Amino acid sequence: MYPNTLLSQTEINLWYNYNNRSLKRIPHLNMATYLITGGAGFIGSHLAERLLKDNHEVIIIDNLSTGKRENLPSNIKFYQEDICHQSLVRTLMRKADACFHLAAVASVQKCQDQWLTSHQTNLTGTISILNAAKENHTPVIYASSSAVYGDNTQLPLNELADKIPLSAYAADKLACELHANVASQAFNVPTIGLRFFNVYGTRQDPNSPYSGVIPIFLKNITNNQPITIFGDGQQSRDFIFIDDVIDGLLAAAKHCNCQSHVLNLCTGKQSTLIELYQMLEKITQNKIECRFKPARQGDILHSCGNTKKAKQILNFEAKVSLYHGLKQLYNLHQF
Ligand code: NAD
Ligand code: UD2
Repeated sequence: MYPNTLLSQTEINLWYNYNNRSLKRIPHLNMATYLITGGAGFIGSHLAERLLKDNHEVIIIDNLSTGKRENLPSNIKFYQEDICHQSLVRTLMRKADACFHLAAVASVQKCQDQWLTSHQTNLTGTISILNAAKENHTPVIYASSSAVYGDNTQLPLNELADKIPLSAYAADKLACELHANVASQAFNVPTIGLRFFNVYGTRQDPNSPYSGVIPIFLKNITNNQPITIFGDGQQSRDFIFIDDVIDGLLAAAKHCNCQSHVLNLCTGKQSTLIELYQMLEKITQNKIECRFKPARQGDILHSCGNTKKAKQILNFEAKVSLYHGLKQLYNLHQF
């Protein structure tokens, strides 16, 4: 729609300013500017890499608490700062067509150990981002987690299934979803929350006490060390490869327009730890020594997401099977 010719020049200028601004808000333009919080971390650095490859401009804010500067190209616009630094966040948000909010204390155990400080990042930090997004109604695509479902056994978990947060981390992620909804309803900030299931890929730190099972297994295998399975190995997870997660994030940016949505980002397929172990033996073509230890306290037995809503809203479907993702990872030898 073009401006009515009966409008004054000032009104026409205002109209163009307004519409150019809203055009700038469409994040799938050929060359958009994206703000990534937590962009030096595992998922964020892969996202930055893909956006740069697609000729977008990327701005990163990350306090490097777990992220690494070397995960990113040296010439990227990088701010080593906390997401709670509101004046900086507001300045950066003004430059962005959309924001991917991934910064968090991502370890469940660390959040239990450091309840108050992790809450400051995981919830207050998210509100800091949403509050900054209010000014220009900047779309925000943010990371939630399958942890919000807790030990819900109604598999595959659809988005309406009961949320049973069993940790400080999960409670904060669920609260992020509630605040994102407020941002949308009350302040017209388009938001999409993605409940990531168990993500794996390069740049996952295998050395932290909070590492996930896949980087730990791959590290041990590379160093000819035995692997340990906690419990009988029949517990299962919905493991999703990093490339699929990046596709999901980009699809979310494309569809992040007016409403607020929360979606699973998963494969819809369950694999047991025993299956994971067998796949790794097949890929490495080696016998891997495996020890069994008692199950971890509070370990969830099974987790698997329903993929329907992500398919419906984002036209997203994970493409990489666990076997092929692991094979790719093993061949790259960087975990
Ligand atoms: P990560 O630890 O590699 O990345 C998080 C990044 O946030 C790090 O670079 C860290 O330095 C940064 N950060 C932390 N606190 C910050 C703060 N206060 N200010 C600025 N930067 C800060 O973790 P990841 O696996 O890449 O996770 C990304 C997001 O996805 C997180 O929100 C996490 O909760 C969520 N998630 C991940 C998984 C998974 O399997 N990896 C599963 C579910 C949800
Ligand atoms: C993951 C996340 C957690 C949270 C949760 C959401 C990590 C490290 N944990 O927990 O933060 O998002 O998903 O539901 O990303 N295991 C072994 N041997 C090992 C290590 C692990 O048997 O050496 C088992 C472990 O007991 C569990 C399974 O492998 O049954 C997966 O463990 P995980 O820590 O990779 O992931 P999860 O789902 O427990």
